[in-house]
Amino acid sequence: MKVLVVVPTLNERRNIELLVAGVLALGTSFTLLIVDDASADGTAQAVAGLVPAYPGRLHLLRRRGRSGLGAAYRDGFRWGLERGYDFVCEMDADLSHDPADLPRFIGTLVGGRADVLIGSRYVRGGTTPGWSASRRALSRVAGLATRGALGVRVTDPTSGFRGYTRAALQAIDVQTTLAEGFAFQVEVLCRCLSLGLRVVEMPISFRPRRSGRSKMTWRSAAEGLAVLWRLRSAGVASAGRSLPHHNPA
Ligand SMILES: Nc1nc2c(ncn2[C@@H]2O[C@H](COP(=O)(O)OP(=O)(O)OP(=O)(O)O)[C@@H](O)[C@H]2O)c(=O)[nH]1
Ligand SMILES: [Mg+2]
Repeated sequence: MKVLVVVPTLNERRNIELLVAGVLALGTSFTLLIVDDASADGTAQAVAGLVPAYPGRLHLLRRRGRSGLGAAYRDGFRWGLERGYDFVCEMDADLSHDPADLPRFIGTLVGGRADVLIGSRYVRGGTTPGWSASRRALSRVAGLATRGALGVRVTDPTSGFRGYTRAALQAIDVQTTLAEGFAFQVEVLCRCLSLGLRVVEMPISFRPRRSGRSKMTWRSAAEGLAVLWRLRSAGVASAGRSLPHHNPA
């Protein structure tokens, strides 16, 4: 079983070493691909320096400049599909997501109980320790707007902590998605649901970023609204629904 974890980075120098160590401590089934958009803070150089310590298990994809989370994921997913990975996961570099959750995700995908696994902050058992009331409110509003506009029954449709089977990524033809920024997560989810893929949520604890600055901008928030509008007009998700979340613990 081969699992690829794709992590996009933009100026995550102060987080990246812990993230690499955390993911690669999970065992030899796990390979990590960092997709860096020419970070100015030396993120790519730090990753390149770690590559020899993890032969064949740590890879770096360098892109020319900042061109958005969606584009970074499309490149990372293509890289993984071309190399035959059975499962592809995505997570943030800033240690908001805990690598220790990944084996739970993969266990559910391997067991054939889901095609897509979403780590949810809002399903029962999920938490956001350390978040201010305003940050929590912003995330809630984004989630509610998405669910209201598209009719998707997923508690955390903007979550960026996910696992996909190879077949799911191929079925949704991820390379043809259009969203550049954070709206990528919603666009991909809509495709999964409209194709009838089994989307299962699992509770996660989402911590505030450990270091560095957020890349969420007004521009990406505006793109998010535009993408919601486009998806709603196309009616892409209305047929979809997710299964109740499954917690094997
Ligand atoms: N390659 C690449 N990575 C990006 C880009 N924008 C964001 N990222 C990465 O995507 C992940 C999520 O971005 P964050 O800034 O953590 O977004 P967020 O979690 O909504 O915001 P915070 O809670 O403030 O951290 C991080 O690993 C970023 O480094 C981009 O344009 N290109
Ligand atoms: Mg973050």
